[in-house]
Amino acid sequence: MRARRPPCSRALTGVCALIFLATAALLGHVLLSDFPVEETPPAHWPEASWQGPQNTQEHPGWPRAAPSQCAIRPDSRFDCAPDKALTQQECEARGCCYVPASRGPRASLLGQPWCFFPAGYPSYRMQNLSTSEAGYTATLTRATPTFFPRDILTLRLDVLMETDSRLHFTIKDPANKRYEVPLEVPRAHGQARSPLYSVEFSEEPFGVVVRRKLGGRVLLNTTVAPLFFADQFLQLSTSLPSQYIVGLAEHLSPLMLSTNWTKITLWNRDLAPTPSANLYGSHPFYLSLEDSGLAHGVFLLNSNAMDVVLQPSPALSWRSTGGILDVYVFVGPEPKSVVQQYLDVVGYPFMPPYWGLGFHLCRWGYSSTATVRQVVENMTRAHFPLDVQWNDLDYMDARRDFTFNRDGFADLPATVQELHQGGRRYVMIVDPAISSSGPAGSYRPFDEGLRRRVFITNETGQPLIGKVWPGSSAFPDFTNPETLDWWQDMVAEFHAQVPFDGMWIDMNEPSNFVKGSEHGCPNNDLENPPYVPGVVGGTLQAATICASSHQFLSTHYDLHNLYGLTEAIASNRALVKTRGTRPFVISRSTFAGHGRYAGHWTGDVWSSWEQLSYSVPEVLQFNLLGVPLVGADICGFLGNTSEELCVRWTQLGAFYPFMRNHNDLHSLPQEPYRFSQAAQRAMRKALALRYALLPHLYTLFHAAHVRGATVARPLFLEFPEDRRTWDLDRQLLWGEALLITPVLEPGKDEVTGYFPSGTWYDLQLVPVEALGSLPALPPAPPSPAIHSKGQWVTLPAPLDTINVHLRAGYIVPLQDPALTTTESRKQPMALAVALTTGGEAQGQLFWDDGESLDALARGAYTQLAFLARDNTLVNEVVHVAREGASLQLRTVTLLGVDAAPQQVLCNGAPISNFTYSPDTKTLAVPVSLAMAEQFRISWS
Ligand code: MIG
Repeated sequence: MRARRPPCSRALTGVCALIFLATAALLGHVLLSDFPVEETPPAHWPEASWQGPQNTQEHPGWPRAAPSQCAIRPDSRFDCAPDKALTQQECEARGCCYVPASRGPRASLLGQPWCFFPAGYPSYRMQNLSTSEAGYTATLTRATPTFFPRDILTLRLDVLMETDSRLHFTIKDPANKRYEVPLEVPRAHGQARSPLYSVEFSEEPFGVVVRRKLGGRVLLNTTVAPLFFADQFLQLSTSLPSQYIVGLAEHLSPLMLSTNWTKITLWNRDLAPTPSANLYGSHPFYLSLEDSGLAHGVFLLNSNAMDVVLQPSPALSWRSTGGILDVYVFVGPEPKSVVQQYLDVVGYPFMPPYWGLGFHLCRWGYSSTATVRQVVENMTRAHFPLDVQWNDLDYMDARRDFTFNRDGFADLPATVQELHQGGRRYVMIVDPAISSSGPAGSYRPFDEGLRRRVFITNETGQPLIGKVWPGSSAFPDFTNPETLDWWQDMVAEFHAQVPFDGMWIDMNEPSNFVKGSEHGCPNNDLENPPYVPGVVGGTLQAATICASSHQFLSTHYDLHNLYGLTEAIASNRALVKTRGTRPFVISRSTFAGHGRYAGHWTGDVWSSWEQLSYSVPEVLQFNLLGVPLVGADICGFLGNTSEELCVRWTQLGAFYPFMRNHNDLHSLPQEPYRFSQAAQRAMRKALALRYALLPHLYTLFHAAHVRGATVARPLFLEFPEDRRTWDLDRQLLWGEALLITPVLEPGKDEVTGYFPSGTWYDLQLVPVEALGSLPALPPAPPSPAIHSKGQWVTLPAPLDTINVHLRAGYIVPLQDPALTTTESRKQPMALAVALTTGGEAQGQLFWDDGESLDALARGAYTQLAFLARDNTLVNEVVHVAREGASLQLRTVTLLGVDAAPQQVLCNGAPISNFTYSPDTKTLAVPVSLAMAEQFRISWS
């Protein structure tokens, strides 16, 4: 073991001793060395422009910063005034450095702190470091209190090297149990054997440094700023190895976050997507790309209101208002592995029912079952697929959950049965808030809820009453096991009347039309914490319930961000118990781990081109967060769409893993059949393509479910070594094989996209059947393969076309589309085989009955691998069951066949009616094979 001795960073003057622990051998040497903190030269601010503190009033605990301690490059300054703006005097009274940004050379950078920590600012000191079974444990002590009330001066550090690629450490109060997120970690803890990382500790100021062994890169370095652990303010800062960072929360922004003094606030909130605002979901996990194309991730398992501050050095600070510090570091090394390692902790995505991948149609304002029936009929008449018809609030009686309105919706049960007879499904909205205003005995969900004490209570122990759609309402506490049973009973009782298929859970941030409650909130430390994160509205009560209200597991202050997740868990469970088949839950509010139980739609997006393009990073981000079943409201929710926008949105939406057109009550209708024939043709073509690709999409969901893979992917996930892919968020991949390049701007008939190095075939070369009884689509114009060296390519993109390219080396299963998945699942299949220049390709198909819960456990599935090599295509039957045995293979399209073959053989027998196009180098082979029986097709 070799100790590294780079010079002490000047940003960290003072005690610089490091206990360097050799982690390859847990019982290895403990060496004292200089602390290798920074890989770049120390950050210096030109002496001349330094504005030192003057006339500081000495605080007994906070020694005045010396000028040399304030010589910190602006980008590397950590904010000493996170809670409020300070005057110079107040800042210096905290022992911090005061330098107004206007005096610096980059003053235009907003967000740069004027009041910042000097080097050597008091923090915790580490003592009694010892090795434990799977890592280390130590005591952290702070001698000087901070400027936040109730510091916890003695802390316990536990470091667990759980796997070779996962480090876990917690910092807690050893004396008093504090709130911890009740996450059930689904996969057992292991123990690292030969970790890809090493851990080092700085004694004073205390800090953890995690280094990638390969190359020695520092991935996490918490010594860059002081550690705070006060009752209501916890701050942990770290350097970042690059400015490429994704994740943290639902937000309206590019996929890659800006490190230019960005604050991301995690406090779930009902708010139409707006830049720089806390929105519906919180996911305190980030993935960061390193120069080499390697990646790592960090997860702070903490559900309290928090800010995450990104600054250009680059660095990140977690600032939470409660809980403990519970940190996971995932070291990849590839970005894909980082996602998987994160999902090992929070859970792999649930397997959706097959029908959930079909087309969903909704609108707020379908005011009767007659309207609903008409909509379905119009869709069928116009030959648009429709798998799932939805209803918004309209179906309810007085907007109360688990009721239906006996005027327009008296025959809702029969309507749902008719949908089922047509091979379709039905999903309706359910809001968490339960109407509390009727006379006792008039509304069972409330009466039962009261009796079973399922509601969140206020300081007097009574249910907290807010206002939502039904008026005065109580809020179920989904952290209470009794609530889960009550919810299940309500779901089952309603299902006995209306045999719905899935639940759309809205308003679950939870949203409240009054601040806190109808009676306000008490005045206490939880309602008015010493640090209020950057929430819209300036208070934790804004648009939700009182922070100090009581839930079974803790206060709402601690549990707020989990409200949507816990409702999703309750709804998933209720559906399983009620229907006995795979649950389908789509939720607006989310938290880390959501994807294990439910999907997500991105809320109240505007019908605008800007929001169309932002939907790509949203969908990509949720895939990285383990919520692959995600989509935005196609054609936009708020405001009126235009025909062109709606066509482009439907084309992109055909590649959202969750595809739903939904519209606001006040906007013009936007069902596909509302538009011109040309627009309808374009939309139909996109829908036919999606339905044709459903077997592939389903196979991707299976991989997500069993392996923690993503479905829709940013390009960097597949091509991390190509830096040009890192900030691409106007294109997406489906799995490894399909690259989608949508048009996201008006008035365009071309689109420019980035094609990573390799060969890419236009999917239009693969014939897709028309929908319904319409005539087949005209064959696509010959479009030669793109042989890219990693370059931007401009492609024709007329209004009826979305560009989808198949990556050489991959085989994708397709199936003839139909108006429902019930029908499409019976259609013949095809294989699109995209050969590399070396003539190879491979692919997969996963198939089962599409809805049973235990298909995997019972072995009731078929799994096939396809392999092309040496002018031969074969299938490998990995697993076969009755489900899948009847699938017929009708067409094989081989892309990249250099010359017309003399003969084509199928299982040894010659096939005479193959066709070959020299222009496109495409060979089409008609066959008649059982997909799940071994076959061999060769051409020569
Ligand atoms: O306060 O149920 O995001 O999709 O149509 C609005 C009515 C409540 C918000 C959802 C939206 C839904 C709407 N809801």
